Amino acid sequence: MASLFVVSDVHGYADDLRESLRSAGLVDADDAWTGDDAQLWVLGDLIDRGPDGIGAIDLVRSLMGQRPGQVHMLMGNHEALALGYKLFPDTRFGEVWAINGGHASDQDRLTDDHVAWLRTLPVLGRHGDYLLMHSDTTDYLEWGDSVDDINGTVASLLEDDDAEAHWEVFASLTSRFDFAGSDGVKVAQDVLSTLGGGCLVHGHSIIGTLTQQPSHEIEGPIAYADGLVVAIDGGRYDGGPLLLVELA
Ligand SMILES: [Mn+2]
Repeated sequence: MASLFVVSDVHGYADDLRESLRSAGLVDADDAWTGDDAQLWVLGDLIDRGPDGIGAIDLVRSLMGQRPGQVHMLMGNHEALALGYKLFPDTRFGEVWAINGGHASDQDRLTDDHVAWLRTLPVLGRHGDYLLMHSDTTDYLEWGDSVDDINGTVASLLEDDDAEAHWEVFASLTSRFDFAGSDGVKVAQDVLSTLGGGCLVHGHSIIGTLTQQPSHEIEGPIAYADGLVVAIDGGRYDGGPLLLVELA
């Protein structure tokens, strides 16, 4: 079976993403795909906090264009936020964008083409035994009871210029820690039995907040909830590593 790579929460560190992909042999010095039939899933939050969110988006879009069906991108709360602020700058998106690491330099470079692309991003993916999502939350289930159903609901919420619908998507994607409580195993089992897959992989909540470590001590992904859940956000913006993880 083709190898499977996941990365999340690049948060504007486009050069780190590029370097990780090169080190793994997935791209060459010209950002051309060299990963043969490997699969790459980007689990959201390419933008905000770091210096070059648009550069990170454009790199991933280039790879998706080179390898459709092989390179995939999920929406994170920061994609929903960047989109919401672009469309509705005079709503509460404005304040939230400013206090969550939004950069004017990213918004200025966000084109109509980017906006159209952001509106169509799925929120969930499945590959083999893996259920892939940005946020460690059960809120996805409020939009449906299958991966396709949920992605379809979110796409329809983002299709029109309805600020409240956009806000609903953003707000749900900010939820976290639903698999980290004392009932985390059961919560993860419920999500997996509803949506399919045997292991849930997420970004969003940085590993250091799950392990009570400073991010600079993080060296790799962690499995928790009896191994049903894997967290891959090393906390790059918090001084941790950007983790490009090859799943078995
Ligand atoms: Mn996030």
